[in-house]
Amino acid sequence: MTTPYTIESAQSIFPSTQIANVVPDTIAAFDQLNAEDQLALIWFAYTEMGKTITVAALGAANMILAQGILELIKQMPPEAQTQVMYDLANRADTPICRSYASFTMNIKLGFWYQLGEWMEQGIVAPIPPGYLLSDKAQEVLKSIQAADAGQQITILRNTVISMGFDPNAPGSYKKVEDPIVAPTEIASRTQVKIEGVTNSTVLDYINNMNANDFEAASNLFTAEGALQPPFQRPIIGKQAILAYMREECRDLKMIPERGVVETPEEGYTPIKVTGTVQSPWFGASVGMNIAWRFVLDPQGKIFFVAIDLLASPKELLNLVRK
Ligand code: 45D
Repeated sequence: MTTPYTIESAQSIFPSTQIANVVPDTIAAFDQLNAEDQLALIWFAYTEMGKTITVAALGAANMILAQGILELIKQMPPEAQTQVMYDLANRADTPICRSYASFTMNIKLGFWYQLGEWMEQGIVAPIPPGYLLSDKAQEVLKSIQAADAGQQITILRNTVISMGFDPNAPGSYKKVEDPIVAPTEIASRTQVKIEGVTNSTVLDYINNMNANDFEAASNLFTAEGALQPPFQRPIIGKQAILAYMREECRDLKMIPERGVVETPEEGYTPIKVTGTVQSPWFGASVGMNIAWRFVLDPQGKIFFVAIDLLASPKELLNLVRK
């Protein structure tokens, strides 16, 4: 049987969607900086954002796994503390950098959140108050400042995630797992409304994600279906999608606003939805402008969905096909 889409071709549905290129561009420039500049720059960006992290988000991570290393760092003399941070930014091969690489996204964020608190309190060596960023680093900081809040937290998150030693190197530590969350009870689940979209697969997808019901959400995909997160390659296959959701999607709040359902082609239906998403880390204080670009198969299963971080709020209104 022939199908009108491959995962490759599905990636380019709704090609007029404008994504936040500032994110990969800024990360690429950031990667060129030396470790000293990188740490100071994140410090300035993070403190200037003035957004407070919701400490409750730490509950989403298996923080006990990072506690030992955090305590170890706390006991070190200041120069050694600074060295650990440089090593992380330099992706050096050290036991701490190997452990860090085995953490899930939420543990990595929680680890740095704790170090940041301690740096502020003088328990861990701070960025020297008069630290002068290089010209290149100042440019990177400017582009972060110019980005919207959703783009800023995405940039910060991506810099943190790529630190530590290569997790695929020989002898690397086994990846730790976050505890599996219980989905929200059926009676307490929210039901979204999307202007222009009544498709039950799309509604079920959002409602299940909002309820942390990742079994149900991943079951909406075809066996070889794919989910493409912002700026990433597609994750292919139901099992891989479920594992990804368990690690990265806990306590997200998805608030879709509007969408468009295209005429099916050989039974395959493209659907675009736009709206905002809140992370557990920043809650309602940062809404990310998002598009979901779905392709449903003739049985209504998700063959493909891309999640895009949008270039500007104006893109929330862009539902054109070409
Ligand atoms: O180096 O439908 C210091 C998917 C200085 C799934 C520091 C999704 C030194 C499917 C400040 C101490 C997930 C794709 C560092 C939808 C230093 C789906 C610390 C989308 C590092 C909708 C820095 C979900 C710190 C989305 C503490 C788009 C930084 C979720 C902390 C996006 C940064 C979530 C934090 C994002 C960033 C969360 C907490 C972008 C959190 C970002």
